[in-house]
Amino acid sequence: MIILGDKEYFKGIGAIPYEGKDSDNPLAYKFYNADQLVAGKTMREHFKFAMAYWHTLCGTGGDPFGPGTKNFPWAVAGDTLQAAKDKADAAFEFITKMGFEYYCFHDYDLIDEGDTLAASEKRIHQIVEYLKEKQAASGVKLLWGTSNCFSHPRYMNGAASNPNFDVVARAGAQVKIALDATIALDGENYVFWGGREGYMSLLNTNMKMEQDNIGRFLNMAKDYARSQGFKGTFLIEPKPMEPMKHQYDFDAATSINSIKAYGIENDFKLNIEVNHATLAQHTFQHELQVAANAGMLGSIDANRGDYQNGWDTDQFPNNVLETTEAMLVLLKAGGLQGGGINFDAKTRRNSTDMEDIFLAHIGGADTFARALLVAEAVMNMSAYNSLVDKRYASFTSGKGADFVANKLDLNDLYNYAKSKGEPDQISGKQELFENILNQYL
Ligand code: XUL
Ligand code: CO
Repeated sequence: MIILGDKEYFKGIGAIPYEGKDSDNPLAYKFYNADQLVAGKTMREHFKFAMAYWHTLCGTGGDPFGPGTKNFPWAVAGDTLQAAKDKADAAFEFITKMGFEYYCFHDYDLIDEGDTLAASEKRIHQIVEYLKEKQAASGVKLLWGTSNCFSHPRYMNGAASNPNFDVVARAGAQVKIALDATIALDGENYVFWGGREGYMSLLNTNMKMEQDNIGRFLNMAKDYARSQGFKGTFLIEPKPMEPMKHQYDFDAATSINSIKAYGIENDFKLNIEVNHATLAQHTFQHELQVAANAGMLGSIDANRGDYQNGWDTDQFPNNVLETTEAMLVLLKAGGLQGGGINFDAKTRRNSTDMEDIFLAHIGGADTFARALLVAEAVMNMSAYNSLVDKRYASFTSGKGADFVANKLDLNDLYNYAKSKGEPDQISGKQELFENILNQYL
């Protein structure tokens, strides 16, 4: 059901239908068929697609070389609360026209920050009341909330890692208010992306103190939210750099280590973003696998980078082959733990038609849907699984099985190796695996 406010913002665009791959209608899904069963779940359940408030409704395309180019009709009202309500109307119109069920926000995406903390808190309360009504009318849910503790100049030296306690406390107050908002809106997760939690120069940085303080801060946030009845998952979103030269949540492995060091491993998982993975010189699927191995594959921020310049360009996903490799990891891991797929992606600065926002999200959803279908076929119809099993077959019987059962010591390896002589050369068959993926594409 499409939910409009007083005005219709995306005129001429209705509910986006699924029309299949032979359709020529640009405003139709070619592969994302929400109710279609894949590997025992509907596509809707696999993905839980979410719209990111910041890119889709707030980002007007400004870059270091020029101002925004997008004339968003919901960003014009002079009255702050009315402007925020207009934006919420546009959000829910867009989400319901897309047939998505979720959205994600930073606190000050919803409504502009006020002059004081108290004024900001009042504004957040007001818009949360309005969002509650929109959620109830549409059935749209909050995948996760977060707080923007990186844009305001007060956070230039970090938030929880700031060398000045007053700033740390201010970030704590902001996170409390954002947690209250997330809980009031039945948010399913709460994200911490350490925007400026890192350093520009180690010369002026007490890294140990900063990281210990982040640990204290995250424990406080978790304890507070649990005391208020929050049942969802906390998510850390790794990113290696940008805006800082070095960020503490560098990648999945580093973040898992921190989560364990802080003692919050029962409450926290990871939100893996494609372009953050590639900035860390990993593939997206590598980061998913690292998270899955630790039981921490919580959620995904979907986008893509640019092979030539390497920045966090936050483009919409469109590479089916790469996404298929990611969907293989996802299927083998049994899916996301409580999260979904949030399009943390923006249309290009020169994509200025309102329609472009739809085209971008349709393309992103279709990329994931098509990749999931290919991954399912590869798993079920090809020799893929048996080929992987075959590579590790030596651990399923004899001394290999004893090794896996922790029954051997180093002397046992020595004696076995001595009796065996030189191991056989066994091909890794990478090209065969790659050909199988291509075959099912
Ligand atoms: C920044 C980024 C953020 C987080 C939420 O690169 O991805 O939008 O997802 O703060
Ligand atoms: Co993100």
